[in-house]
Amino acid sequence: MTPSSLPHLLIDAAARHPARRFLSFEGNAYSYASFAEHVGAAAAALRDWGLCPGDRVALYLGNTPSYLVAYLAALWCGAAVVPANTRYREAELQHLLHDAEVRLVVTDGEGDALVATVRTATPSIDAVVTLTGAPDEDRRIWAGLAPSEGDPRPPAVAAGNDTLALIAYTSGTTGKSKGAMLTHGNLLANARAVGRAWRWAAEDHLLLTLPLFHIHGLGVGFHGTLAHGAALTLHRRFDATAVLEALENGPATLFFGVPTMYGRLLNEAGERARRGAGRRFARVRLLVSGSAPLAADTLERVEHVFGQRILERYGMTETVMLTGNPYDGPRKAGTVGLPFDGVELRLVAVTATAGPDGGAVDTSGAAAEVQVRGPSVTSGYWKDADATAASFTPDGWFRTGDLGVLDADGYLTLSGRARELIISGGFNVYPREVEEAVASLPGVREVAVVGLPDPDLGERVAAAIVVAPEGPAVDAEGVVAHCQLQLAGFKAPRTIAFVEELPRNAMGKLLRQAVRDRLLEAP
Ligand code: MLC
Ligand code: AMP
Repeated sequence: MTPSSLPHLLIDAAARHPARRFLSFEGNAYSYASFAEHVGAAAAALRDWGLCPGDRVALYLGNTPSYLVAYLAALWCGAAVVPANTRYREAELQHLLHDAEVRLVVTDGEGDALVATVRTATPSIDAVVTLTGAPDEDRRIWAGLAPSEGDPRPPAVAAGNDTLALIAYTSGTTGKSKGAMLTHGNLLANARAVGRAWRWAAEDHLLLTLPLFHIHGLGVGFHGTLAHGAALTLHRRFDATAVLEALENGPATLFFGVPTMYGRLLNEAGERARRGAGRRFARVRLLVSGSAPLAADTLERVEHVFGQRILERYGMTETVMLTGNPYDGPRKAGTVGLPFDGVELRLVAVTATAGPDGGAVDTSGAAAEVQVRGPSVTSGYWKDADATAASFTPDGWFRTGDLGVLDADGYLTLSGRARELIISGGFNVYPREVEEAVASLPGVREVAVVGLPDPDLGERVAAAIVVAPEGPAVDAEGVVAHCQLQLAGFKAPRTIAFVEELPRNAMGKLLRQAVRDRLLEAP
């Protein structure tokens, strides 16, 4: 029978190939059978504790095997998982836990202090579990969760195709993030479609250094591995030296990254080349880039230096993966390729007033909004009927907010965004959220936040600030420090200009392009 949930994929693979290598992490290896055993034991503990189908479990911990055990164990019990960015500060984390009415938070030694702070203001939280990163050590922590000794046997999996698996928070235009709801069926359909397109097989080995709290690392990397009974080496974080070394000498056949990672690998390879070290990868057959636009120059340099042409694909938290360049066939620079199996895509003209907060909308050329339908598309946002209604057309297509054009071969090129989103190193930043943080600093009268081109991050956050003459003095360091207290560090402006006034049109609307031009001149 075809597995109908993510835990079923694990159980199925463990039954068929118990001894096969599943996961490697910092010198420890887990077979499918041993990993399934850890997950089953954690699921038993969660059941004894009282986790019920439909409950929400938040994961606020770094990339370790513990993350994956907690994830699958919560899903096993029929709970929905809410992944939280480990860079989130108090207000961002609090919003997620509160909005999703989370009952259980799983964290680690780096996250537990912040979770403890947030817990006092979040009455829905019944327990917090702090894991070590090592499933063997975690066993006693899971066992200690239940009030008395329960049945050590894992329960039956309480999830199927239509069960809610993820509430994945994604930055909202209003500044507060919204939870996109994805079922096991959504996630399985996408893992299978992507796997078919990329010829993912049990012999494959993925090197995964992307964060597990986003759909790129989790939905593409982890679910894809599980769905194909393949192997995974997990790193806590991306480090160019370690990744280059692993690709050159390790077992990886697949590597997925954001464009920033490829730029850093090129820099690192340059260093190594100067020291005379080799640059070819041992076993890699596929490099994939996504989450942000890949510069044609990066694509070409990677091909030149490493002998591999990156496959660029396009996706979104709400839809999982939508399009990709072909595995066989031309991988066209600057395009995001063709729809994956099951994805229907159409382009619909947008008007120049479609942008939120009056932002400039790129309607240059024949660009139109990308709208999609398919088996992996969200049914909507958690407890947010208005945002859900606004995201679908009356005839049921999901509005991505991305603008695109199709070429004669059907390849999609993304040509802009109908929303004021900044993508910095693959992380999304909404100007409004940063503007609210900057504006709350005494002495700031007005602020506008935009994205500027950046050689490392693709785009970087930049702010034009008007100070209040009567208020306390404000300087750039103070603004950054203030933002870092309130927001994840990647949202803090990296370029700041103090201006006399913000450029506005006759109607008083902010002219974001003029703000950009002004900031480009900033030192
Ligand atoms: C880190 N910093 C960033 C940043 N990442 N600043 C701006 N943009 C970023 N993306 C800052 C930190 O705040 C810190 O600043 C300093 O850089 C060093 O931090 P670090 O932790 O050492 O950073 P580093 O490891 O270098 O991180 C870079 C990175 C990371 C590229 C590895 O950003 C990353 O993992 N990006 C991937 C994001 C991702 O997975 N996106 C997928 C979304 S899903 P300071 O001042 O505090 O020192 C999606 C759908 C789809 O989009 O299609 O995939
Ligand atoms: P997120 O909300 O974090 O899931 O980010 C989704 C957004 O990332 C999409 O709506 C696109 O704007 C952007 N994105 C993803 N992949 C690509 C890509 N290959 N090129 C350009 N933008 C991309």
